[in-house]
Amino acid sequence: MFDKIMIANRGEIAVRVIRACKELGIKTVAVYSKPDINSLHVQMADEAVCIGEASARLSYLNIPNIISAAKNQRVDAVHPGYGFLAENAYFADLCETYNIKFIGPKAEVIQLMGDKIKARELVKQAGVPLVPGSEGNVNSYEQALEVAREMGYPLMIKAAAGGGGKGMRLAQNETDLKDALDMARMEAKAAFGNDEIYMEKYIEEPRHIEFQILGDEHGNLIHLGERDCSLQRRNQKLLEEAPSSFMNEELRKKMGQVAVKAARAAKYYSAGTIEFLVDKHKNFYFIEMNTRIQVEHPVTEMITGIDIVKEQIKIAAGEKLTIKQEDVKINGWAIECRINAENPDNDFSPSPGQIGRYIIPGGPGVRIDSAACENYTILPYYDSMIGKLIVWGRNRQEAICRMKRALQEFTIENVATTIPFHLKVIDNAFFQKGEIYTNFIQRRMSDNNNR
Ligand code: MV4
Repeated sequence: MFDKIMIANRGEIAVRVIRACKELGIKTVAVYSKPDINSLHVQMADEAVCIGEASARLSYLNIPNIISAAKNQRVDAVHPGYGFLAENAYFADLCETYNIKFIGPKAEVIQLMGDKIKARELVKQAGVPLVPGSEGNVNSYEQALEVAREMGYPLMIKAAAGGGGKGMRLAQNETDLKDALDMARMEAKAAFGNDEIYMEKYIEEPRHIEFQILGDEHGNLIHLGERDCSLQRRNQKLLEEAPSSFMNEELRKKMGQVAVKAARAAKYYSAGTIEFLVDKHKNFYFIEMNTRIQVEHPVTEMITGIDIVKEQIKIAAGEKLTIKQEDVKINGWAIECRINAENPDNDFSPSPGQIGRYIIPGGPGVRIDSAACENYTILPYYDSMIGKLIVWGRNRQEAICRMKRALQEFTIENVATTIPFHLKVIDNAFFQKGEIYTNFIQRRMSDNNNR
């Protein structure tokens, strides 16, 4: 096992990884930007190194500074968390070059899955169902027209280097197509430095259902069931739950096997996620794979009792998975609300600043993953998540009641938060019936239409 790990991240996920390390008896090194000096992850770690100025580009994305800090502190491994360098194949490769274990999959696998066109090709060969769409890169308007005539409208144009909905465009008809194509290509070029795009048939009112994967370096691969992440706003997830109210045991088994098959095709190890869209007839289609620990991993931990971050670290140390597929049992229901410093009454605009009173909920089945505390300042340089509120109940109804109770207990003063918005979602009759899909927030959460 590792003696010392560096966490190349900040906030709640850095705290989460430090907790896992402590339980495994591993020493920890935090990295921080100048304004983060007093933050919780720095206080909790055994050692801490300043890696640069406030701007993420100069600190949490500063690869030379992070690698030299890791070498200076003589760490055995680096955990990247999510965001920042978590899916940077160059960083993962450089860690290995410097004899530091990168806690995640192989750099080549990050690279492969980061290219959504290559990922589609790979899993298709393995027999995984895809959203009907273009074969590979769409090079020209002529080719796009041809693909569109074949599969029909509406359709989606997506960036090969995108993911999570970044650089997505909808075309309703042939008139839309040229502009949508040009816009998607321009956006992709600007955002990712790669203007490759592909096309997919538009799936109406889909569910976003993803499977948690765990694999070791010895070829063992299992799944920990699904998460339902259908509640999104502008491609930002707001609330996630596990299991999915749309799922049954038969479909879970089938999709789980397909998810493992997709991961196996990539020779995947570490924790990862296979994302699917599921249509109203319960047809499911692979959309992409995430090669990192995800924000919403706690809902899976709550219903399986498995500490995914600890497993990820053990796997990186070369250990064999000790959990067998048949050992994975789903118990009860978990819901996560992302509590952001954003103003839901002002188009979710960021609301950074110093928190006043901060009183967290507690009691049975309540978990908070956060790096915030009373008088903590939400910095404007990084993302606006204050923390995650996760609840467990024996069934969905109990989880919903508990979430409402916990949201009401949660007091965060002086900054606007998404708590009032979450309370409205939880009270919504359609949400309570489990009727959540793509346009839920637009269709059901507008002011005159929320019952
Ligand atoms: C789609 C889609 C419809 N058709 N792809 C992909 C990433 C995710 N963040 C949103 N994505 C979508 N991809 C095709 N071919 C609709 C969405 C989508 C969505 C999907 C499930 C649940 C909520 C959603 C909200 C916006 C867009």
